[in-house]
Amino acid sequence: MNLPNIKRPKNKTMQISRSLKRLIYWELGIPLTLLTIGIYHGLMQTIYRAGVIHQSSFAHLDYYQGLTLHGVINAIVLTSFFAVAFGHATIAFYFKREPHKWVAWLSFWLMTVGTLMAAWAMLSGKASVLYTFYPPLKAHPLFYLGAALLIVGSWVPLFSWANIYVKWKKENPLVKTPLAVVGTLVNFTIWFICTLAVAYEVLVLLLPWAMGWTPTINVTLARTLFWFFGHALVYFWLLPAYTMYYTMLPKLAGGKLFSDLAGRVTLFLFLLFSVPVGVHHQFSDPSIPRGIKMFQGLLTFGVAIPSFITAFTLAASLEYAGKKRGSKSLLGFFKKLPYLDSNKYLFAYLICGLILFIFGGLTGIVNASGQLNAVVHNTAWLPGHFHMTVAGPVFLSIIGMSLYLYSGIAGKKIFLPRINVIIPYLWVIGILIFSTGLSWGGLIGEPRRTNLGMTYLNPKNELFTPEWVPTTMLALCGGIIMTFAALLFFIVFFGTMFSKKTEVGALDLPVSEALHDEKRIPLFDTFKPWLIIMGIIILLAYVPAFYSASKNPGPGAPPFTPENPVPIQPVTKSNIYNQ
Ligand code: HAS
Repeated sequence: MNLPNIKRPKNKTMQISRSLKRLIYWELGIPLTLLTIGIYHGLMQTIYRAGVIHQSSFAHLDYYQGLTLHGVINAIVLTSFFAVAFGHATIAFYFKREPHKWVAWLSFWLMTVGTLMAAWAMLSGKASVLYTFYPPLKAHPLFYLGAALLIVGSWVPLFSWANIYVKWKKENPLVKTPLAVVGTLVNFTIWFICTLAVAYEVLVLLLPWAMGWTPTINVTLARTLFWFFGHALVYFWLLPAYTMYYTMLPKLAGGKLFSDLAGRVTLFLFLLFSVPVGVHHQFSDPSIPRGIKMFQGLLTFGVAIPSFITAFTLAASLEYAGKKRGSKSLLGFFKKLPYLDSNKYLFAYLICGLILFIFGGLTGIVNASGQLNAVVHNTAWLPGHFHMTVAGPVFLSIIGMSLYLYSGIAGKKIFLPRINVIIPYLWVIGILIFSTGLSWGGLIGEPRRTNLGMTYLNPKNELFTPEWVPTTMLALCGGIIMTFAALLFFIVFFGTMFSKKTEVGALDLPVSEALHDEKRIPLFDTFKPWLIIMGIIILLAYVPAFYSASKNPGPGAPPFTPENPVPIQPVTKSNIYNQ
């Protein structure tokens, strides 16, 4: 295309095909558009819970319907679409080869159709089962089918990327695989393996039960299958952020990655420990024996190790950057980093996520301890923890990188660049206030997933609990600040999208050099041994868990809906959806 007044891209950037460009635009644009609904329902949660309204629904949307939309859109749809788009970008950028066109589009259509099916079920009020879709809450079959399609669609590109990797490795057997590629492949391998369990749960347990073909369901087995997937899911969210931290943040800070090997060790440790820890969500489930809980509890401390390695490696990388920028004192480097440089706004998004993750990680370690878990399980502490992880490093890196990828590929300037660079700081302030309210509330017994405004936060109700007034008010204040930050982000993102093109668009990712670029160690440049060890640990951790869940299921559960404590009766194929 001839664009006379438009600047040419610099050399190290990469031109990608029109098809891949369009694909990436859609994979960023669809979830970010849906995110407006997800964010709205986040704010509504804080309003209901603070007792500002005392109703079970608002604007024709029920509390649990809104909470389901919030969780599914923010935690499943946004993260899956983004991980795929970022994976395409990483593989194309580092290997200079694009994924198979039809494979990439097949993945996109599967994810999109799946999302539409699930969205229809949620918006029509037939799937208010929250993002964990625990039975005996029952959703419309299209919700389960939609979720399955979304997940399968997000697997598909792995096969094309793996093919490109194998060919590249044959041509370059002695060259270290780029760290960002290792991040992408490790992440999608974890994703592929963990989603097998949820696929089984959906296809074999939930769908036949939701269709009325089986009258009851083994709740413990369904929950165990879900959490086999569910905790690995959180690392599927986290690893794109970690890939950015290791391969981009040091460069954006003006320095180098302290150690390349530390990044590889971290990623392979995630491959080992991300899956066999799901039972730490089930410490209170009676059907799982104590020994298994203890073993998976120990493995949970294992999965924190790569994050500790990351904390030290990134701190050292930031120190190096600060010193290069003129810092002389021990901690002076913190002051020298480009926090408010609007040309390096991605730094702001990434560092803000890291700051939140210090607290998100520490609260996670509290959860992992069997005894402390008994205090915090199912309380507001939990959303306090996960908003400092998934709504911290994960969310901030997703939105920051979506803007970065889009503006680069489309050749457009950032709309309102000075506002853009303060958005992550506003978000951090919002989350810290919000999560303090939730964590404090959790420690004094405030339950999660409860419309508190109906009872406990309604002064006219006999269950009114005044201790939870300050905690829920803090969460409300934080929620308002977060919503404001998100609104500003939408203005910047869609403002950029609808602005005029000023350069020839190209794919360009910041690339950090390594300060200690250790020589290639074959063990850290191959997947096979890690996959074998991963398989062994998963078998040890999960065969006894599945065995116990199948043998001690408790009574089978008939289907329920959230608004009624009485099961849907009688359970027959003809009347199951007519309640
Ligand atoms: Fe978690 C529940 C344990 C990490 C998400 N977690 C959840 C749920 C979610 C979630 C969504 O053991 C709720 C699920 C539900 O709906 O029921 N979690 C952990 C542990 C970790 C952990 C041990 N979680 C995450 C991450 C998530 C996430 C990451 C999302 C992305 N979590 C649990 C447990 C439960 C749980 C139990 C179940 C509880 C229950 O009872 O239900 C670890 O991976 C955390 C390790 C992290 C660190 C932090 C390292 C710090 C870094 C930052 C350094 C900063 C620098 C910058 C260098 C050790 C890397 C400095 C610069 C400046 C300028 C200051």
